[in-house]
Amino acid sequence: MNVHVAVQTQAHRLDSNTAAFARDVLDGLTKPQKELSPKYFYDDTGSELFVEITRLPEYYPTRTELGILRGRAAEIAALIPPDAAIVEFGAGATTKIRLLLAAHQVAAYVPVDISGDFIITQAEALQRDFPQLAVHPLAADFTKPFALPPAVRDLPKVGFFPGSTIGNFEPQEALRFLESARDILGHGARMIIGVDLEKDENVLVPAYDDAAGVTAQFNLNLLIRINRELGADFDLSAFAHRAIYNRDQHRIEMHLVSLRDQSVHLFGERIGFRAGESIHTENSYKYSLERFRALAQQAGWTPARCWTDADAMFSVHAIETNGSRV
Ligand code: AVI
Repeated sequence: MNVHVAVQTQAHRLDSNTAAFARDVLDGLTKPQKELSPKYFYDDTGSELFVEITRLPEYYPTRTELGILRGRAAEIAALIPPDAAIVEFGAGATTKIRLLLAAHQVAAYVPVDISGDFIITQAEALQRDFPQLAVHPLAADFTKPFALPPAVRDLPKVGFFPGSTIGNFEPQEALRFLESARDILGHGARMIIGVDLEKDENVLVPAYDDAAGVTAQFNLNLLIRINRELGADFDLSAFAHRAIYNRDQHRIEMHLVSLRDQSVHLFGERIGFRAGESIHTENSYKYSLERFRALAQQAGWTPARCWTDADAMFSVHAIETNGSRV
């Protein structure tokens, strides 16, 4: 039976999110280079493992970006009008936005994320700590166009997109995201974006293949999730995590490599793996300052300021549209 027919015949038993997950998994595993989307990493276990990753000695992006935001908070805040609404794309933990809010009072904060429950809890805590701030959590897929809450429509807007999440987009998707953010934030907006920088492979690869094996668990958790939610029979001991730096494409790639010839079953279908064959699970693009600025310009933004740490590991960019003001 054709794999799509296989999902279709089971679809009446699945809720719409699980049916979409099933279709994506079957599509991805039947491509010549098998692949799974990194957006499926973040079930409860995956989200906890990601927090653990951000604390690993090898994973420099989070602490380096925090260092830049802490050290440059006053300079960054100077670019944010006092009556502004900060719109955070993909808001998760509030550690980073708190650094900006502590340095500078703004009128409103709009955390946007697909997982509505999580941002509501975070927003409540933030509201307690910043009682003057109007907090408007918004449950939306921030990679697609969405409407801002009416209460902030007439305020100057500043987008906030930390963490180098832009690096998990393909270059075309990153361009589309920046264009869509410009349309959502509107004329006169600014945006503050964290972007990881290209560097030596000896630093990059361990950041995605740590000695404690947390990133390996994070990657393998995707197969655990597929077994649990879709009833597949992946043998976890027969797959290994691998991180490689693809210098030509400027990206770290994560893969799950089959350790032997084997078959996996999903919805009555048999998916064959040869020994050494991989499932490509994530790209994390690394930029030079110039390449990121060129991308921003192509999307209709003007690069305004840029800060890096002393070792040029990570960058924070301020970009603006015509008519931005402080
Ligand atoms: C969320 N994102 C920016 C992380 C990154 O560095 O690309 C995801 C990650 N994957 C493995 N380690 C961290």
